[in-house]
Amino acid sequence: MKRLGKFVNTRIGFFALLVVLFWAKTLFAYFTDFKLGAEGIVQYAILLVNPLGTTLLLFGLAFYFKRSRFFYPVLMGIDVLNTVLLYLNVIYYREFTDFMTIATMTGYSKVNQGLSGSSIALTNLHDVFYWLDIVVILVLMLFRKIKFDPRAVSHRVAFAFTSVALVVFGVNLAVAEMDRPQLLGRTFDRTYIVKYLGLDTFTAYDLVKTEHVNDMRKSATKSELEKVKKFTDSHYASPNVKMYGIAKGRNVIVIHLESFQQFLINLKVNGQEVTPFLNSLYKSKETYAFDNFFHQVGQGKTSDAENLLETSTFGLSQGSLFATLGSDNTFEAAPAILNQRAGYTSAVFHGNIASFWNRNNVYKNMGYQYFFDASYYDTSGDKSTGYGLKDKLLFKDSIKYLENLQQPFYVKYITVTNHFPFDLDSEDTDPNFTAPDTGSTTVDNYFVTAHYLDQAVKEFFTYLDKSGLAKKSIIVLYGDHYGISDNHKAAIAKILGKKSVTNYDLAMFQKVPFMINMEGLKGGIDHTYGGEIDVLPTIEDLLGISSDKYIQFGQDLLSTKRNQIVPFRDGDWVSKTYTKYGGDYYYTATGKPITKMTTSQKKQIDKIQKYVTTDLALSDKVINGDLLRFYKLPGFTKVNKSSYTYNAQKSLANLKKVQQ
Ligand code: GP9
Ligand code: MN
Repeated sequence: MKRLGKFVNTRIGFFALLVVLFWAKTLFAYFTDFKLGAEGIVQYAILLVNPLGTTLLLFGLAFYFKRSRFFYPVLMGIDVLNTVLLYLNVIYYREFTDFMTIATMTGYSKVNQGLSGSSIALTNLHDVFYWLDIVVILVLMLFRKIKFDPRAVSHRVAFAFTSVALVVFGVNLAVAEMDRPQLLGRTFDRTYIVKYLGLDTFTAYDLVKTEHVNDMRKSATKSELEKVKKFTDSHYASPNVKMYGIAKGRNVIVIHLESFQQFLINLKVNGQEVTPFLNSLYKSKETYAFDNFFHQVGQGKTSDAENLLETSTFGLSQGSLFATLGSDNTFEAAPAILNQRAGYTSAVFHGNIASFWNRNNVYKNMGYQYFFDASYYDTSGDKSTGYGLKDKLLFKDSIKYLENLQQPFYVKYITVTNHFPFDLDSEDTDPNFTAPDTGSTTVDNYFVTAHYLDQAVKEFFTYLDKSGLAKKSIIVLYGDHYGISDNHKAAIAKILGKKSVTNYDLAMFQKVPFMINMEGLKGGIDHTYGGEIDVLPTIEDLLGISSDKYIQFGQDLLSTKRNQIVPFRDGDWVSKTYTKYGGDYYYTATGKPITKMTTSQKKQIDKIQKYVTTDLALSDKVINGDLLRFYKLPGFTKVNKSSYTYNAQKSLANLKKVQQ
């Protein structure tokens, strides 16, 4: 004890004491107040270690101050500030189940989501632990129980501390990237960054990002918007008069088929259909099915697909638009458009936590009135897999909410079970279905979870029929992106029944289903080339909501005026005539490579390329510059995200009240 006392009276000892105490407080927050969802030994180990690197680094800065009257106040100051940051996040988390961004802290965020008057109500008795150590140390210092050590450490030692801190941080980062590749590049979820890298790193990371975003916004001007508008106006494809408004007033039910690719449709393995129900929908006369429809996502995967569908703008070339800009950008998105133009109620059903892909913020910004995330369902034990509630349960357990929604409604179901690594409990597998043998377990399992998803959708359709909702609705189904990435070339070749795959095969492998089903529809299989960017204008036209004034980059899939060019996020593309993928050019119809380009071919290809490049670049301008904030759309009121709160305890009661 005495030796410990003596140690604390040295600068290094005092520093060590504060570091350990702050570390302990952070872990206390991790395990009591935050829900970081660590799983497995690696993640727990990262969790334990991640506060250490930044704490050593920040607290160690005090060593560069030689005089004790600077060293001690600086060290204590850093400790207090860090504790303030930690504690504010604890309070904030209790209300929003999320971490504070720089935008929320500085109030830059259009709606100040900062701490409201209710913050007192958000305190907890155990909060004493966040402050107790600081009070005790200050008292001990006051009574000279902790003495100031006049001996400064040399700059060499100070530098050694900084170096050790950086090494600890580096190792932490490396292990985190190994466990969760592209953690920072894709920023799936703020919770993930805190879980893997700690709160300080998250805040610093967010600071850099916010600066970057603010710079882009500041330099954006209204005149850029005019350029964009000119482009979207000139590419507006007027609706097919036979189809315009045929679904007017109907409920819109969108089913997001996770990782579901078009090649699964009508595919048989071991003589069995993988997705018999979706196949029957695909072939049904009452379905408009598209067999040349492509996903167009980038690193934001599901969130990019959602953005494409809700807004008819592209995701970002890097990272996820939802995660980086979605909290503050101005959207003119489907839920708000349908609500303002045709009185639709809007809701999302999804069995994962709300903060994933920053949905909790983005949805409010898009005007979603309800978001039924994991907190609305029982997701305990084997009811969920990696990304949340199993699909069959999602469809079943959300009925009580759906039935209380005011009609007409616009709802979206985001499924999760058919997601990498395609795990499924044996109780959910169909004993009559045998997976193929592609040489890759991941790929084999993909068929099993896709089969499960098919059954889940079938069950939901049975409900829609029985409840009578099918008669009053239009049902839109789409695959969000590939499940089997380009890395699985051997398995893809096996699936396609080929020896090896070309870039053309890989391009066509990016097809996903897009189907519109409605009772009484005279549908069929449509071969137009299109993608996710085209969905919103298609739905708008079917509902009889004119979209010629909107800034949207897609074209109604049922229009006869389409240019049939499908840009991919990386600048490659597919068109009706030619395809460019991985730098190679092909004839789209045959897949034959274009070895020698004629002058006229080159001209056509250059023209397509120019369109694709401009399309992507102008969409990026809209998003990065937040240009829609300048756009005064007649009859459209900008969404105010503070009008929405999603609360599992109150929502059902609220719904019932409105219904009455
Ligand atoms: C999680 C889910 C998955 O909530 O939507 O997103 P993904 O990994 O496919 O982008
Ligand atoms: Mn997805």
